[in-house]
Amino acid sequence: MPNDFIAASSEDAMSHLTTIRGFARRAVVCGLSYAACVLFTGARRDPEFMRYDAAARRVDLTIIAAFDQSNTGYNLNGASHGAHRITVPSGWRVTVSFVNRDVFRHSIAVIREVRSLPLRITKPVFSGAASRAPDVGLPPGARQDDIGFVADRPGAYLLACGVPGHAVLGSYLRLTVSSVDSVPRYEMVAPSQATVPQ
Ligand SMILES: [Cu+2]
Repeated sequence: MPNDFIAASSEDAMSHLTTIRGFARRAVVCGLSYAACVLFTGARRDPEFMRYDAAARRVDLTIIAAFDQSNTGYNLNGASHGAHRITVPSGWRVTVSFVNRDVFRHSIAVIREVRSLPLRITKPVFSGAASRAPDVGLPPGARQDDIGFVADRPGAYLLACGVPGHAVLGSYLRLTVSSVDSVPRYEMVAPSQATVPQ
């Protein structure tokens, strides 16, 4: 279970919470049977999570919390535990449209890549690189389009949900600010291939 390494220390403590919240999520979202629920909420995969303008050195990201039912809803664009990897050339401006499709609050914030994920996130590593009040999160159905920052320090980062417990449960993507790449890219890595940060 290499992809669970990051969260291993806190995972046992959180598994009980996952079960309870998973049940609550289905109960809230459904109202009908679980099968009907999955059919009803089954989201189509949107290939347009990233657009960029190389001349303007600007990249626009769409990040959707609880994009689908994977990882009990604790996913971003359908990925959890860093399974999606975003690379941005250093110095580019990044804008994020963040959408919360869930029945719970979620947020997004850029933090340094760490082996032990924080329980909550109050402040991003780049100025402006978070949705408002990241440790509180946006309410269900909310959207914020004015998130923007300049990725001016090369390195390994995470785009994580700051609501207490959510990053530990796997709500994070990887972000590399690269000094060698000339254009951004968005890679979808299969969950089994999502590995521990170097
Ligand atoms: Cu969250």
